[in-house]
Amino acid sequence: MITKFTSGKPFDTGAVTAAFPSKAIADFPFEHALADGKFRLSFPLEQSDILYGLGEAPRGINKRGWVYESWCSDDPFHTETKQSLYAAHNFILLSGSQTFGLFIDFPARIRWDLGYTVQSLAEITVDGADFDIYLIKAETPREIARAFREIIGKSYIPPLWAFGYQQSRWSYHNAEAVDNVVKSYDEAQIPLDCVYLDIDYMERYKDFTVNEEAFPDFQNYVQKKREQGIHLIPIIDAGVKKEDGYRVYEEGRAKGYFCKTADGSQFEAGVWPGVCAFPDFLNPEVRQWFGRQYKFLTDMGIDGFWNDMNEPALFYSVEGLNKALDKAADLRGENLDLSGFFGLKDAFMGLSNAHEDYARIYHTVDGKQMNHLRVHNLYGASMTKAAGEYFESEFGREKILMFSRASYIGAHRSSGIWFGDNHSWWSHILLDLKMLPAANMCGFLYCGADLGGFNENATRDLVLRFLALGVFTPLMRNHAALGTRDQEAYRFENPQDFRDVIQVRYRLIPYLYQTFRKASDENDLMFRPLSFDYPGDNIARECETQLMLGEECMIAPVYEQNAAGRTVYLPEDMTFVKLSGDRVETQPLAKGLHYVGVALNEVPLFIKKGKKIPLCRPAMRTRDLDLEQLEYIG
Ligand code: MIG
Repeated sequence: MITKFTSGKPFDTGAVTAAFPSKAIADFPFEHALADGKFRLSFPLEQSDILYGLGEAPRGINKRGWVYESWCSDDPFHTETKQSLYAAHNFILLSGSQTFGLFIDFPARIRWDLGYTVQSLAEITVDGADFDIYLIKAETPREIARAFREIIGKSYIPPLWAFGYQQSRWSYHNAEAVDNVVKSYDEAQIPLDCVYLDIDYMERYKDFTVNEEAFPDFQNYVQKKREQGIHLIPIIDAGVKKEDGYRVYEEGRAKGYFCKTADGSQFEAGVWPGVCAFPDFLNPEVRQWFGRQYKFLTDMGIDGFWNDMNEPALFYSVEGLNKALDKAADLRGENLDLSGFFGLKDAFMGLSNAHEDYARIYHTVDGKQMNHLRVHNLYGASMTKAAGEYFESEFGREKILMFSRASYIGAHRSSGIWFGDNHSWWSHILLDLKMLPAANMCGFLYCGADLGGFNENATRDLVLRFLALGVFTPLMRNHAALGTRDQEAYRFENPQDFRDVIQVRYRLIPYLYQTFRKASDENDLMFRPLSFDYPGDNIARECETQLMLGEECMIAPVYEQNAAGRTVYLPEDMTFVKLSGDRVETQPLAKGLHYVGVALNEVPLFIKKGKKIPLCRPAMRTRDLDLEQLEYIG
């Protein structure tokens, strides 16, 4: 049962597609108060209660014991101390003394104090008086998640080839670099379907341009790669370079399509290309216009994109930068004490994604000015909607691969997400795992983290273990930051170990694709916490390092360095399967705790007793998979 409560005049975020009658917020059945333009609600937490949800967010599967904030943030340090990542997924689910789900449909800041200030109390603060809250009741957490998914509409489904293995790096600077990647994978006999083009494929970081010197005759090049079975996936950034003579900028300016400041002038801030203007994606006409720009690339045969920097990320505003520079100039020659020096440092360090800059942005909504702070969390989602609406009208569904960095619930209907700039840290294998069921609850099925880790240097064993988890994530992409150690699968000694792991992915594609589709069709979770399936089992309830996959499987990646295996908990009898290249080793294990050995070239999987899953033969590309010739294991 779902009840909707409305306060004030909520902004239409488009998150919920089902129509509901509203009740007054005064009737909201939990402790609540509306004061000083903020709404607070709270509920007690019993010792054994678990709180799930919040989609892409830091920390555990169980979100208890921390404070989170819904505020799409470009922050490349995903440590435990953070409160927000790139997304705002305002859905939580309580399981224990009570069982209910809550979705707060509100596009600005929400603070989720989930037993942080007071361990036995969840206190949620909505930073505004205009919002909808949906209270969802059902027997089980899974039914609640399904009921929620039903009201937000079906999840995006990418083309089948998007389930192939994908290689990215910031950046493969030119055609030669891309060719090298493809050739090296082919020579090492490691399967591959996509190569990513990061910002350097553009001409001076201008959206919808191609650097002709780096990629001469791009259309022909895209075609050639396609003949080799490789899809090129270019990045699109939210900011549009301010430059006279640059068509996209000139068109946007002439039509007044960019965000404004209070006095109606164009809002500008520095990102990759230098000073940029920001399309006002909240305006449907602007979305149509921006969506059509992708045609420049689809006309050349491109059929996949990743949308970046759409929180939006702002390196600096001209005003902010000038203030900091003035401050520095004033201090020249001064004897700087503690506050003097750190004040100066902060003036520069605080330039990026500054609150004052966001506060200066105005959107035009139904002809009226709307301050950005009130709708911040919709910006990236609206950019992605712009592209998604265009793709669907032009090519139909399931034709174009797209995923976004920033997102809000609702964007799951047109796009996937990736989990942004993680690190080549062992702990980030688990962070990836923990976000999967939470993202699924919020509708995002096509998702995954940068495998091998984005920031800092990876090691061979880390990449292999990361990939062994990535074998199961719908988006299986290895990506790394500028200046970091090369981490393509062929860069390390014994590349056949990487082949063994990545081939397993291709063997599993029939199963993964079918499980994904089913989750999308049935508004269900592809990945679930163990506690969803074994609610009476205390060890399962606490498990943060394993997940249920589909109806048949459990996954439990190795996530520690120098470990030759791991301890795994089986909530029922299962078959332990080690997959490596062509090899399948099975071993029945009884319910309980086990230590299982897993070599670096092996992918561990657990199949429930009585269940079987299909494997196909591996191939170098998804298009070469024989989806008819299946072998069943279990
Ligand atoms: O601030 O385009 O998350 O995947 O490689 C860095 C360069 C900008 C951030 C993305 C990352 C991408 C990088 N971008």
